Amino acid sequence: MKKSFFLLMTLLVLGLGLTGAALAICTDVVNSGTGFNDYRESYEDFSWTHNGVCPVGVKSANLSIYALDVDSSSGEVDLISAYDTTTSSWVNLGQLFGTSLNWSTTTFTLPSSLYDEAQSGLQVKIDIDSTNTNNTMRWAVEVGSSTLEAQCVPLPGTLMLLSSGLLGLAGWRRLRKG
Ligand SMILES: [Ca+2]
Ligand SMILES: [Ca+2]
Ligand SMILES: [Ca+2]
Repeated sequence: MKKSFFLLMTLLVLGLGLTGAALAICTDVVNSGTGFNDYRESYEDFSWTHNGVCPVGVKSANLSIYALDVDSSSGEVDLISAYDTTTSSWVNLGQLFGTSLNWSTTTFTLPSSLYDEAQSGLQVKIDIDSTNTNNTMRWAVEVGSSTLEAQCVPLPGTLMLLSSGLLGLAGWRRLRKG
């Protein structure tokens, strides 16, 4: 009775620790608003803002853009940038990749200079057909969704719960043998 109660408490603590560790991945998806699910041309660039992720801090993060008709192999260059509030400047993340009339996902790794923005709210913009300087109709693209995914700094206590749980399990095994 005493041993099984000990095991129950140990598993409870371990479970809480594991839940905290699982919550260490945070995701924010934007798939509505101006420009989304809307076929747009060179002069119809737009921006959107992700909600902040990770309550304590960001360890690493990436941004995935799901888009239709990114003709990168034929010369279409759709550039994605994110706003760094620390330096008040846009950071170029790179271009989208895809083929004519197909949906594709392009994933960008965020530089650490944008971790604080990922935590507080990240503004992103697309420059459609960026090499087209005279803003005539040339290449067009449709953005379906934007996903910000981050590995978070664990909540305080998570590591303590995890290690307590593991220590408890080890203790329970010794109790069972004894
Ligand atoms: Ca443009
Ligand atoms: Ca920053
Ligand atoms: Ca296109």
